[in-house]
Amino acid sequence: MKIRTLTVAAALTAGLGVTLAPAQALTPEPPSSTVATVDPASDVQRYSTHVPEPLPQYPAPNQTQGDITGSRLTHKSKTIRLRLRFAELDKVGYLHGYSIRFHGAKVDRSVVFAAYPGKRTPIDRVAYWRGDKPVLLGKFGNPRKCSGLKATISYKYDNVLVVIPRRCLGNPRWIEAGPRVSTRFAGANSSEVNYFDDAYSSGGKIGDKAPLGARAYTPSALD
Ligand SMILES: [Ca+2]
Repeated sequence: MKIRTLTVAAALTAGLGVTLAPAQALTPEPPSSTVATVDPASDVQRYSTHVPEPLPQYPAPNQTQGDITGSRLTHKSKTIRLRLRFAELDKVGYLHGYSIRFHGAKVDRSVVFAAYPGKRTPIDRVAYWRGDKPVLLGKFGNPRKCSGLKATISYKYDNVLVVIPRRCLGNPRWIEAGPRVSTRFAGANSSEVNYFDDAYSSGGKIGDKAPLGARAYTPSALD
């Protein structure tokens, strides 16, 4: 009998553990205007653009350039700010390409820009990539006007700051960001080697959209 009691107690305890763990994991964070996250280092993926889809990709743990290590999304009354922190960000390679999806209840747009620290290649002349001047794109890639959109790259401090006026996103109550950074280097025999990293996942697939992070609410939504 004693053994049976213990067994039931053990089963209950185990059951509680199984039940509580997901519930605790799903407990939402209090709504906030700022969402700060950490992304693992050494989770950059290497991929090729020289073969048909799906693009093969491989972990590239030694690739530190463009390896996102943290992000901070801040929703202010007039602007939305996203700062990305990198393991290393230097003027090396052919191209650093930045793509940041901004998703809200009624909006799905992206900010794209490219830094050209090295040699330009034909793909860099894609119409909407105008150097390191950021461009806002609609859900289907159509350019949209957005006066006041800014991107600042600091190679000294290994970070990038994107500031977008809220009005360019329809003054959303909350916003989620999905950042992805790609870097391109010269490979052997005039080939190119590409890498990418997402801010909110370890690994990720080049053919998928970058994962979205947690919601950052505009201050008035928290009153
Ligand atoms: Ca990373």
